[in-house]
Amino acid sequence: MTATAAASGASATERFKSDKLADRIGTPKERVSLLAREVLDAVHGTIRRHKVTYDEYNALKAWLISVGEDGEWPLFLDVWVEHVVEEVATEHRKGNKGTIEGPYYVPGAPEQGARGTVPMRENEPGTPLVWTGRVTSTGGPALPGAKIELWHADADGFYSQFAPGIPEWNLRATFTAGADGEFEIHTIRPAPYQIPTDGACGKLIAAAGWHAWRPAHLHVKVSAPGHELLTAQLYFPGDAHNDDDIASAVKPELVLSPQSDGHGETVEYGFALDPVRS
Ligand code: MBD
Ligand code: FE
Repeated sequence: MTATAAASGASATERFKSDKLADRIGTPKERVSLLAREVLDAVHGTIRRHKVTYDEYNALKAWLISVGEDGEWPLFLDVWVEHVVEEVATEHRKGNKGTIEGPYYVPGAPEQGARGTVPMRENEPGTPLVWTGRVTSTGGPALPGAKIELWHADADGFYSQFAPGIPEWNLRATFTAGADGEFEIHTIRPAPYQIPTDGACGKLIAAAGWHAWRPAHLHVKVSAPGHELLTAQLYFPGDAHNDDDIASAVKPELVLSPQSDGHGETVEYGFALDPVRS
């Protein structure tokens, strides 16, 4: 089986519906009207400024239909919109920078304690990476028991549960910080990632002459009672796409400084979490 946009899109759409569509959020009518009006005004402005034709309007309509058919609304939104939502949601924070979640998080990955190896196949390709760090509160105290959920692509750029033929929890794990907030994670270095090019998002990229690449990245969610959930991604220095990530999700504070130790790499990176606002 080969990975297809439609298959990973369908999985991402199902995942989103089961995890994130739990309840109605009750946004007041006035706010719905304001937001919808402004988005439509922006579209109208673009049509007038550039004299968009009926052919272009129909091409857009066909393309929007295909985004849904390919299950690529999660991909489209997380690549081109989420980064601004994240920016607004976290601008008050004093602790660790975060970034977008993206479409491939799955809750409930296997628990590994404070020190352990992420589930992987025998002979999982890729450079071994040993990552140590501590989780603290922004005020300084350690947060023992903090959860670090990690998920990332393999050396071919594929995510388990979204590409075929990969064990269910491959390269996905949950760690629990020790008595001093410490953790030690053994994994492999992920590859740069190209978003699927054979679906609707790929068609837009090709038609616009863009590229489909994200730099190699590790996804994390770090949580502790009384603290704001941190969703972040960590990057590797020198990656060709750190400066032009298609998802606009790289921040300088999120670039690691790994050391090569002959057979693999080691890196230190910890997290300071903001207490919840009262
Ligand atoms: C990814 O792996 C990702 O992290 C994002 C944000 C979008 C597409 C694929
Ligand atoms: Fe990713």
